[in-house]
Amino acid sequence: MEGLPGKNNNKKNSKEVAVVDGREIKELVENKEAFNSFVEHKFRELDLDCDGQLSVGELQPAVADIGAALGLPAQGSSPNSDHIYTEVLNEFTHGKPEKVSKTEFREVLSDILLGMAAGLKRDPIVILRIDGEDLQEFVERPGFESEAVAIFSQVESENAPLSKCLMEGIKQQTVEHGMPPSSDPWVVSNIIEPAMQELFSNQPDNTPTQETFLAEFKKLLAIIRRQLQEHPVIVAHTENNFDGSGVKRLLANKFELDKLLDSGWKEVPKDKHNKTSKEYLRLSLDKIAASADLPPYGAIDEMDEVMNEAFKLVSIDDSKAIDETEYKKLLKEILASIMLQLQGNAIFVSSNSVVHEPLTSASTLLNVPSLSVSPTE
Ligand SMILES: [Ca+2]
Repeated sequence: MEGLPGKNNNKKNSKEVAVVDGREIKELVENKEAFNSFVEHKFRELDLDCDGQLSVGELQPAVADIGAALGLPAQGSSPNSDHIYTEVLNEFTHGKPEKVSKTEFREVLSDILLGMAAGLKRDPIVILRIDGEDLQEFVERPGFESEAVAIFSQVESENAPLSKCLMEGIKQQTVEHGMPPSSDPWVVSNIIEPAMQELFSNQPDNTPTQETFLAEFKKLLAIIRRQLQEHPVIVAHTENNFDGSGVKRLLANKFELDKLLDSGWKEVPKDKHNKTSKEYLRLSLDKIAASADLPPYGAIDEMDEVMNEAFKLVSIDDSKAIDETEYKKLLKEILASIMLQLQGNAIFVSSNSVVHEPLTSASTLLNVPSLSVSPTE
């Protein structure tokens, strides 16, 4: 895969300030008494006009808090995350401009929190504090110059101006190098652009030699390091390696697998001969996904390809009617195919997003202990 930070986790631990793994969230929701009083308290706080129902407007702070707890940037800052905010709101309102009762609020909140907890269990969020120290170490490392030269040789053939070469260099620095994610628009406008302006305030933007590039790249990273020292950036980092081991575990656990297949069969629509259409296997796989440590279909392109391969294997698109035995057999074949593909070629996925406010103050809805950021220094 392209653009992934290498899996060298050696530097990350020093700056980890919290690991959010969903355990506390699950404990909260499963403790009926604690969760009821939590809902009670939150509902009262949100119900501004005290009519016992939450309007779409009154729900907004809850939706914003859920977003903050998920490590999303603020609403309105990116179409991708705004889509998730809309989804969260729709969970409460079912897409209609209706008011939400306390019972509904409790149910949806419990679903969302349990979903988050399950997601976090598979895919814990590590909160990193990027304060310039790692970046400095990276620049001082013996391998730095050869890495910089390699970046330069990629762009020099195009006779690119210095600024373009430097941008290319910055783009290739990752969280592992102590650089906040350069794909984040906030990082571009608050860190990279000001640093570039400072660097170019007293020099023209010519095509550089290798020596110039090296010297200016170091200067640029030094400016960024100083910015980070003054204003550390908090980044929510997730990584996950899909290697098929979760599917293997599930396939080996006959009791759990049978239970999942039974409930899957119960849920799919059937014709009068008690048969279903092959196309529902897709839906059934989605229901099983979490138990097999797989992401939902549509969430990760590379994983979708693996699932599509498995669907092809059972010719899912021929819409043939299948009975219960065939249904279960095909679903097991799909799982086995996914497992074999991932065992042969594991898929590593990581993401980094800047947390714009400390999670402690941003997420008042979900202020369970694991979600608060407490610097370890
Ligand atoms: Ca109200």
